[in-house]
Amino acid sequence: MRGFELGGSGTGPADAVPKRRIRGRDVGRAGGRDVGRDVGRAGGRDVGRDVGRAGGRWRGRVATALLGVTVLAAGSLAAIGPAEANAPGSPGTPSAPTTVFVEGFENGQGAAVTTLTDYTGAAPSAEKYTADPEWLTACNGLIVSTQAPAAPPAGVNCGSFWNANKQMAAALGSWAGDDASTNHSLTAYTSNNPGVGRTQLQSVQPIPLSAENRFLAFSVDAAAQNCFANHPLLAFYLLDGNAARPAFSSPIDPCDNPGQVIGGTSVGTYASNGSVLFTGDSAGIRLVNEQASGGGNDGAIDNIRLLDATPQLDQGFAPARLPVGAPSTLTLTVTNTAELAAKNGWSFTARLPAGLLLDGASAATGCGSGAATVDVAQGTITVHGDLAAGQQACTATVRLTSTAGGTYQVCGSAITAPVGVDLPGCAAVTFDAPVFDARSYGARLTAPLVGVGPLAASTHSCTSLQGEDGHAVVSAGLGAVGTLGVLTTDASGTVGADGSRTAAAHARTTGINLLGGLVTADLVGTSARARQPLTDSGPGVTDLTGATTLANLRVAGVAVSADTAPNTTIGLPLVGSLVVNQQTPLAGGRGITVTALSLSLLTGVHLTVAQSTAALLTTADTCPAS
Ligand SMILES: [Ca+2]
Ligand SMILES: [Ca+2]
Repeated sequence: MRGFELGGSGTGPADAVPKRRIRGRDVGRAGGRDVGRDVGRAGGRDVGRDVGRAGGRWRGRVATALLGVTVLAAGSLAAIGPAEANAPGSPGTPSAPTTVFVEGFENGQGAAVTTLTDYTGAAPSAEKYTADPEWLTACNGLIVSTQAPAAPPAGVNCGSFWNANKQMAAALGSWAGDDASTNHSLTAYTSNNPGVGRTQLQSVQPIPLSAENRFLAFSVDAAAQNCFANHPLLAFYLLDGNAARPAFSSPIDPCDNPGQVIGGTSVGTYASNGSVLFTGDSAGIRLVNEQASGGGNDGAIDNIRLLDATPQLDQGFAPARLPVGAPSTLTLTVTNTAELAAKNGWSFTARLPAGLLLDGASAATGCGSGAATVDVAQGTITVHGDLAAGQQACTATVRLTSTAGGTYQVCGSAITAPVGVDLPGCAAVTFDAPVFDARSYGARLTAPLVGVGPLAASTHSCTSLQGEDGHAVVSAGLGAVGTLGVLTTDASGTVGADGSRTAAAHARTTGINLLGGLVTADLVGTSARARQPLTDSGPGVTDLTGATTLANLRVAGVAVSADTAPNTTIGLPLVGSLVVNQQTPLAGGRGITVTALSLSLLTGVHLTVAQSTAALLTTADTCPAS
């Protein structure tokens, strides 16, 4: 038994996107932390007194921050390394962003206290930092650990808060999984009012970046105390040359939703709720504290990270296997990275292989400010849109079909002009076309000891591809059974412009003289046709036709009508029997076999003359023997 051949002309290039590791641990678990649980404890010792204040003066700001800030799990961004894309294949499930740059304030640090402007980060960046003067004085801008001397350096105005700064460095170390006894963090205890919108930290030389059209976001490990008073409000900007581009719509408030409270110190990893779609080969960092007051605003920061938070594009077909002409839906999913910062302004174009027909009117997207536009002639869908802060994913969809059978694959290479998305993996859809079964022959003799034929056999079977076959034999001798003249046959499979499929077969045999003139005819012939239309839901009901032509057929000298009814049996006493215009259904009503003459002799000899078969099968059917 042969297998079916499927038309495969639409198969696209099999270019797999290289496997890429995901750095960092499962940030998704961050969402599992009980945010509400810690809010009360964040208030710490003065919950009763301060709730009223929070409900009044701070209500608006707290509500905004709750919407905008994501608390990440400890260690979720712990890995440091070059930017790596997220892996495709989990549409709707955010992966961790990748760290482009991190500053943990540990390079060359020991027990001594270092002023921020005297600090140099680790190679190769060897980053230097500056800040507005307000954030370099008044117990701000000091790199401190619990190893620091018992008394603060002269003139830093930390007063009785010196030990609190050490506690926060230790709490940040514990939170990050580092050594609490040696971890350094940057003080921000504000013994004076810093004023509004002053820069708490800024990189001096730009940080090299490796790729274009990436979404960049920030995170910071922050500790805060005295959250009953004013809260630190941390706002990140990406420095693009001289331009400062905000990566937030509401600043980070480390007093809200702390990841953990350690000895009264709230700690957590907080991401900016916005991002910057960046084109350029280097960028700077600016951290602004938008809290003008020094009453409260007591904190420390560590592990400032520049994140590549580019969303992942995935593509998939549903259903992925269906009949030709039936609709499948291509879903393009843009999945945010796990910090869930807003990603505004991404776009891409997906180009589908020739043979897939897009339904332009069906294109739709639920992405914010989004549009999905189809170019039917080009076979493309162009999508642009936004992911809102906190949004995990959004999709664009378009219906499509194919009138040609085959498997169509789309890969990352099918995406042109990607802006702010990582390329998807491969997806494939298979359209199963009806399988042609067209066969015919002029004559076939079977006998207990020897057979003849099939003579002038034509066949076009076991394939969904169009084609035809034709044969002729000028004469045939059947031994004692008789002689035949010219045998002519053809068999074909065709696909109409409307997608309909037709299997057809014809057989003609002339000069019939059998059994010493007992059966004679000038010509007998048959035709068989199976036609299957294509509907909006796939191949329709198969229409079958069969016919027999009889020219001057005589049996024992008696003329047989040219329009003899199907399956008319004529007895041949002491010889056997003859069936004229034999019509036999096959394949459960999806095909028909028509035989002009079917002669059975008592000796066990069987002769069939001018047989045509036409059927439309599926790939699930057994390939017929020819
Ligand atoms: Ca540190
Ligand atoms: Ca303060």
